[in-house]
Amino acid sequence: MRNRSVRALLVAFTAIGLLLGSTPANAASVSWEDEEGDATYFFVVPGTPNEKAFDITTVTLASDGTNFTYEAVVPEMTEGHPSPAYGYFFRLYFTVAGTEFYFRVGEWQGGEHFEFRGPGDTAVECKDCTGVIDREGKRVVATAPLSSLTEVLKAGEYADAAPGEEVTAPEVISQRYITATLTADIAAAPEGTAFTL
Ligand SMILES: [Ca+2]
Repeated sequence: MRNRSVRALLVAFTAIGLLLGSTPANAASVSWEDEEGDATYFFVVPGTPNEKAFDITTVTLASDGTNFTYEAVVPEMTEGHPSPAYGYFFRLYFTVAGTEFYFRVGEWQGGEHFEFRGPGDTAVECKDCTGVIDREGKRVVATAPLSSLTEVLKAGEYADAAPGEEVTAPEVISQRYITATLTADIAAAPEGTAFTL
């Protein structure tokens, strides 16, 4: 177990939504903080200087009843991809209906890169799903319509629908690719973190 300072906030907006009358009753989010200054050039070599461009500090997952949004804050994100690197990735993992999926967001072969990936580390069709590095906002953001997740889950015979399914084990990893994929930071949610889509 990595020794890191984490803080989980489970925020149910149901009551607020009812009060405001504008938020769906099933809207919810979960957020946690990852240690600042713990990203490394070679993840397996502790004590190397912090790689600020890869340092994830806050992660938030949210559902508004229509869309699933997954955000990782990287306060020192650079304008271009960090050097040296041929590729630059953030992997935003989550488990739903007992199956792990992830958004892969970054730069690859000189261009922006986004894929939604599932079991076997293969790309999965996810209609209108998006993933971007928001350099101005210093964050990585991925979104998936719940209707698209429903199609993904039904196609894999994992679940009948995304709404109502529990998301567990979220974890964001930042990586550079040189001639191997080197993990720089791991922002894992505190054990037991979960929320309902
Ligand atoms: Ca970090």
